[in-house]
Amino acid sequence: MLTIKDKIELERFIKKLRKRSTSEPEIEENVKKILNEVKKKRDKALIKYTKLFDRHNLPLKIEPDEIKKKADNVSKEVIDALRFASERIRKFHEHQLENSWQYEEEDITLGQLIRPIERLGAYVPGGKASYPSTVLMNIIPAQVAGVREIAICVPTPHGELNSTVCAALHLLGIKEVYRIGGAQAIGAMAYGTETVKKVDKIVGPGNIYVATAKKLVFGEVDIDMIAGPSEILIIADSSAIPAFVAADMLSQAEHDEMACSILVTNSEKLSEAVKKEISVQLKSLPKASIAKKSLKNFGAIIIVKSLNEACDVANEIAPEHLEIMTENPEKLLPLLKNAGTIFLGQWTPEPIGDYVAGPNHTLPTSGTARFFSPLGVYDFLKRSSLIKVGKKGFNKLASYVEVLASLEGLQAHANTVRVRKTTLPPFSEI
Ligand code: HSO
Ligand code: ZN
Repeated sequence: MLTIKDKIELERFIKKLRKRSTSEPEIEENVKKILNEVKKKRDKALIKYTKLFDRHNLPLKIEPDEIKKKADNVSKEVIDALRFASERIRKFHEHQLENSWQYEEEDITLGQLIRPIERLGAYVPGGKASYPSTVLMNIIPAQVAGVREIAICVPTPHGELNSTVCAALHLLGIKEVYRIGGAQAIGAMAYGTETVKKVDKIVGPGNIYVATAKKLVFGEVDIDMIAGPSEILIIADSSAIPAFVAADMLSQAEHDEMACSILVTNSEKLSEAVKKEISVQLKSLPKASIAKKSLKNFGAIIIVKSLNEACDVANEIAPEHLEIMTENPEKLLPLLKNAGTIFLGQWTPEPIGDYVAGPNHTLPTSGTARFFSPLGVYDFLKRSSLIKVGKKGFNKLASYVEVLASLEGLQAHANTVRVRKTTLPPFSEI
């Protein structure tokens, strides 16, 4: 793990971090080929690629009782935990609901209508990141927004369905599920086929093929965001408990060899103690080899002079997860600008947010917290502006329309108010 003490080293490290999310042209070419085939040959292409990659030729649609049967295999303890999590996630997201609004000014009514998108496609990965918690995080906000149709695509290697994913889908009352994975699943949802009806938006994480496909179909449909490898940045002072800091860094490191765990501290003593703790805790981790590689590749301890400087570093990196383990964590809040989720204090380890706190765990990565927000109800809502002008209101606005339309050389625009003006009775009679 790197120890960084000066600006030049820090800049070099940030550059290395940002490079993690660039995609390879060769993958893009392959994905384009698959997408084009799905667009042209539809179900036929889906069947071909499912046979090739997942090695089965079962029907594309999974019937609800198959989902239920698989869900029934899951222990009560797990079902209870999923139910507990889903209730908390739903409650948090209900706070994000927006209302339509209107206001009136002298015969002019203006407003904004809020409507959910009609049909959503959610991708659920089949491989190493097939998490039921992510199923909850992607679907619950859409349900809260009022999305009426939700279709799921999940790869089933050798036809095998993941039971805990089925338990989460069953708990949420999801009925439309397809055993389709990879870029072909994204193509199916984006363009539509005989079996899969086209969706308006696609959400959900996936491997590099899925992520590239989502990027390529953007515009045809909306997408959530392109999630990169997980990240944590912890700001801690000498009051932090080294074992807590180490455990939280390792919780990200075990996700992925490309995941990134950073400690920013003004205490050299803490830095040394955390390093020691990491090597102790690593010994008992089943995923030690992934975590070790991740820390070697993208682990760092950044030594700063003050907590103010620590906040500057955090803002620059704009991490997905930002933990504050200082004596007075709230005090730093006004200085923090860029982070997916901020976890305050030593009793708020990041995995509490991954599973049960309530806020969404689908968060902006790779510095995109500078301009993106966590996945939320707002991602499933659209706005339409509303304008109603009466005769009196028309009279107030019309001459300005004429001036601006003439200025832009758009005579037909000007005429829309002229024809109305000629039929308008004198103002006093309105
Ligand atoms: N930390 C991951 C989410 C996750 N962790 C799911 C465990 N399961 C990205 O925020
Ligand atoms: Zn996690």
